[in-house]
Amino acid sequence: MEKQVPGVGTLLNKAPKNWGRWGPEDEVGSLNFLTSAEVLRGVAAVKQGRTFTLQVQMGNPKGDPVWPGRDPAKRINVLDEGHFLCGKGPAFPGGLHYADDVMFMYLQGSTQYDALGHVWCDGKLWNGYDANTTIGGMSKASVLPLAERGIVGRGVLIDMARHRGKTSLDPGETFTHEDLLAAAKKQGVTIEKHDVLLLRTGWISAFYEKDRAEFYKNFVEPGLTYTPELVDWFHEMEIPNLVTDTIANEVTIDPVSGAALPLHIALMSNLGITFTEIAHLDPLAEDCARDGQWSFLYVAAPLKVVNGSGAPVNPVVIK
Ligand code: UVW
Repeated sequence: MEKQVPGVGTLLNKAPKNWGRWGPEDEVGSLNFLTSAEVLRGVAAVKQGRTFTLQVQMGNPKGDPVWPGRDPAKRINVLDEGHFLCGKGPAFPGGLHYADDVMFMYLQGSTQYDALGHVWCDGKLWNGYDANTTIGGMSKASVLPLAERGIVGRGVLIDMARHRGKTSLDPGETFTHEDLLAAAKKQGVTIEKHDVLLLRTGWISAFYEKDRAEFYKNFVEPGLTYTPELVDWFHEMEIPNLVTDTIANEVTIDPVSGAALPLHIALMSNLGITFTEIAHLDPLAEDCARDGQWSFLYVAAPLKVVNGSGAPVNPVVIK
């Protein structure tokens, strides 16, 4: 008999919500926790002045890791020396030549911030906005307010793959906040209230190592899995931003309920926690394992896409 999958709204009917906490017009959710004091707490975590960028390459000739059904970014030259060689380039006084290109991509098709209204259930987005506000472009809780504000705070990296002695977690492999706390203890770092939480699974690197068909076969990502206690922990810790090296920041299908991506609703839509997906965390993780410094300043600002459901970003970590 086929398993009955409950609606995510039903699954989460007792889960905490931050709707209204920052007023009826709020569109940045838990980023409100990142006050000036939190920026300074992030700055205080800088010990060495070394930097890391967290975006995966965009328009990589091998393709980009994207959620099934989305196309990888495509960059197309529209002007280069070839045009000038055959007399088709624009003639500027002084002989200036230049190159132009365009890119066609899903806004969730690279390392990216999801808008808080990117997902919803039962007709309501973040803060209770009506799902009809997504029609024709997001007029509420789009990525623009996140981009206008920017994200700066103390970041902490938890390396779940390393914790489990693996290069990469297995398809569908899950972990909870209890595992995060155990890994943090082993790493010798404390996850503090209002930290930007970065979780490494090793999954995105597997995309570049595997054949594309193999990567997408029976697609189930590893990741955080729903429990009521996990949602309460994120709520109590007032986590502003969850960053992972997977395409969707959580296990694709919750193995208990069978629901797809319930943490998108529980954490992003209900609590207003911003999601940064498809992050490139391996060099940072290697470095943290080497010097034992797992906390740092995290700085990011997605592109200012008007009415966008998400936008690419290249976050910077400063240790
Ligand atoms: C979906 O929207 C399905 O996933 P993501 O948050 O990864 O874009």
